[in-house]
Amino acid sequence: MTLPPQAIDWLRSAKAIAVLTGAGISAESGIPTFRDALTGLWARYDPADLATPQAFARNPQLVSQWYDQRRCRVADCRPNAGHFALAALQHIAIDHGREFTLITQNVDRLHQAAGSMDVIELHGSLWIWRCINCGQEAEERGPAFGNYPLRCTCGGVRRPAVVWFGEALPADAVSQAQRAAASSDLFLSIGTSSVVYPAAGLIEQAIQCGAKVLEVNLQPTPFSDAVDCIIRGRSGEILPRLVQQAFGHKISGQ
Ligand code: BJW
Ligand code: ZN
Repeated sequence: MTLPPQAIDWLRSAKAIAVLTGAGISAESGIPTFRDALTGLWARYDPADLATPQAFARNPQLVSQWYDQRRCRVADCRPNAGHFALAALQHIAIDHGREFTLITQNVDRLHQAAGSMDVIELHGSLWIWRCINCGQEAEERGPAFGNYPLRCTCGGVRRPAVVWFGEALPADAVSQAQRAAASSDLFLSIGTSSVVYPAAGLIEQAIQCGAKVLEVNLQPTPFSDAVDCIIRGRSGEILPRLVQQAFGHKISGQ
């Protein structure tokens, strides 16, 4: 498939690039998405039972164990060529004196593992667990916890520091992301179904503020009719080709 030439031109000429990623960028690393009809997490589990504060209050053991299983699964996963391409794009942008902001809805930290810097995490991280009593947070990189729920030294219950439905996103992350979307001249929407707000609102904002918007996704999204360019394909294949064709930079690391 030939890449749209305008997408290459926009990448070369953009002064401020903002990128929003979703679960699709990590799919090729072996991490399930949420809404894929067959393999998505929400095809097998009800989010109301696992991804709300009410679910955690009802059954902290079940919810903690489920998130710990996901944490351990992600520990075995490596960034793919899509993550590496975005890390390379950031370094190229910085070298050219351009603005670059990477905003992710993902909780896996594979962007950081690929070398991306200053990643804005809208929905938190699977690796950080927080005490609901004293608020203390700690990174947990070890093996499965085994006993659930986890307890803090203060006696409080600890939870994964992810953002569940009905919870506010980290305010500073949202404001940084909104500023980047509004001031971008090129906005890339990569591997997100774009149905979860306020993250999906960033795409709307970029469109309204006049950025060129490029969607890379296997499937249509609610914004497909509104964006400037769509590339249907796997981000792990499309993003390295875009970076290579725009800048001659070969993405090698896997
Ligand atoms: C590929 C690919 C490949 C596959 N290459 N592509 C406005 C309107 C309607 C509702 C709301 C609204 N504002 C707020 C709401 C409510 C709610 C919401 O949005 N609901 C809608 C779903 C109806 N939002 C919230 O509740 C948010 N909080 C909030 O608004 O609080 C208000 C408040 C303010 C002040 C005080 C208190 C409250 C919070 C949202 C939190 C979302 N959390 C989750 C779980 C995180 C933890 C965990 O990991 O378990 O975040 S839900 C889940 O969805 C996860 C994701 O980050 C998020 C987005 O999913 P994503 O990444 O788009 O994945 P998929 O699976 O949906 O899509 C994958 C895509 O990839 C697909 O398109 C594929 O085609 C594609 N793909 N392989 C390229 N190789
Ligand atoms: Zn505590």
